[in-house]
Amino acid sequence: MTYAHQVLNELKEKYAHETFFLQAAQEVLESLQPLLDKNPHYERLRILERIVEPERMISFRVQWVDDKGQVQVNRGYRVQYNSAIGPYKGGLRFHPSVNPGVLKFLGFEQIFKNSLSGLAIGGGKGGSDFDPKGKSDMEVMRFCQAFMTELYRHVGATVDVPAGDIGVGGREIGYLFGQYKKLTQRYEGVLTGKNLLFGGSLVRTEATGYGAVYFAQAMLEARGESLEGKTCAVSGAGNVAIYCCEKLLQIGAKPVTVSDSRGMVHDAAGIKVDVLKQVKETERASLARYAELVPTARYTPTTEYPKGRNAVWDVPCYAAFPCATQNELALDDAKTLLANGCKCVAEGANMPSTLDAVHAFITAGIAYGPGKAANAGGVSTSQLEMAQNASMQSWTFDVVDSKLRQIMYNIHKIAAATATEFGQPGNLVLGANIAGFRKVASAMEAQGV
Ligand code: NDP
Ligand code: 2IT
Repeated sequence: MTYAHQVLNELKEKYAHETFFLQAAQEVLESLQPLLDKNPHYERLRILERIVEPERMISFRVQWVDDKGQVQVNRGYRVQYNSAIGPYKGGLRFHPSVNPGVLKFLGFEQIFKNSLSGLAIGGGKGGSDFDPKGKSDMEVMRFCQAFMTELYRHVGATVDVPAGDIGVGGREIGYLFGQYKKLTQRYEGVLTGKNLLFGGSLVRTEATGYGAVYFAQAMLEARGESLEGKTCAVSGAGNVAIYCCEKLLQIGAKPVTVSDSRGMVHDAAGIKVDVLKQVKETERASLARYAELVPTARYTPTTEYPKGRNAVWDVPCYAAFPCATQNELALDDAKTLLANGCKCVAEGANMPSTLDAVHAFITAGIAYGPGKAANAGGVSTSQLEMAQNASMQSWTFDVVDSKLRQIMYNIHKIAAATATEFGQPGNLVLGANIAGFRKVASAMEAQGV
């Protein structure tokens, strides 16, 4: 049995219930085998056994009082996964599905994503099973304050720097920052994705969605193709999806779908980003509202999706941008996309495709950009925010945007070159995993046991 499979089997036994983590670990470890074959000392150093275990996992109680005066209890977490190449860096997710296994999958992916970005940031992730849906602004504020009242002792500008993820945007980051400052008396870049008024960076809001499109452009340019004039399917309707649509429109492509947890919109005339922002960022409403406002839009609730399928992927497209959540694109969806002529998949979300869907894309030889490469624009721009905070500067929109674009093209270049180096040209899963891992493993080796 190979070293990678031996470690994977141990994980499967120990963490049988952490299915998302096992899925992420399987994808990474299996693709590392060609590197491990060339570097037998990694096994002697037990690098895999070390890298799959978080350096630290913090879990805490979050107690707060809702608008009715009732006491509420949630669970809060921070997984400080790996600090070999920099301070822990990664988002916070507030969603009822959050548990240690979900955060371990996200934190594990973050290690390699952050390494691949070429920046000096380690991997971390955190969050809570708090459900922001239907909560008032004051309830969200009280929850964020209670969450930070425990988290503050574990984070800091050179220690661990959280940011947003599902359910955590500018509003939540503002409340978290306010509480951190109050508790520590420190005005520092302890969080990224901050408001521009207190240390935020231009382009951070747009960065993940824009970056996914830049990554798709990099993949397609390498094949002599382009997104211009092409129909694109986008899933999700949150931060990543909105700015993915915006960038697609700017470059002359046509996004025709968006989705949320209740349904999807197909707008053959092209998604109207200003309406989408109004519905999602201002009104915080369901996409059914978008369909009320836009006559060309057709709304399909999830209850009418074909069984076990995500109807977004039934819409014929040249390029697909999954930007909602994990495992939202399964094998049957991948087959439908391919049958309809899809030539490019760039993942704005983390692990949106199941393992067999990923396999189908790679076998078909289309331009497939896995999340840890294609969505790295968010965390990379977070690092640009940290750099601005540390140097007390603020850069213009164009400066940050051009750095972001360059980072995405660099990630593509290194992932593609590494895939070729290991005999699988075009396999960006293999290329991204090996390139991301190699740097962290070398740093761990140099820092000793
Ligand atoms: P948001 O909370 O802004 O938006 C999430 C969107 O996805 C919403 O439209 C939401 O619908 C939908 N969604 C979430 N969970 C589900 C689900 N279980 N089933 C169906 N739809 C769902 O989050 P982001 O846009 O920030 O994040 C989206 C993805 O991108 C996540 O995988 C995240 O980890 C990843 N990502 C985010 C980055 C960032 O900078 N924000 C950076 C890199 C990756 P509804 O509102 O109805 O729940
Ligand atoms: O998954 C991710 O990369 C993020 N949610 C962004 C993390 C960050 O620190 O900006």
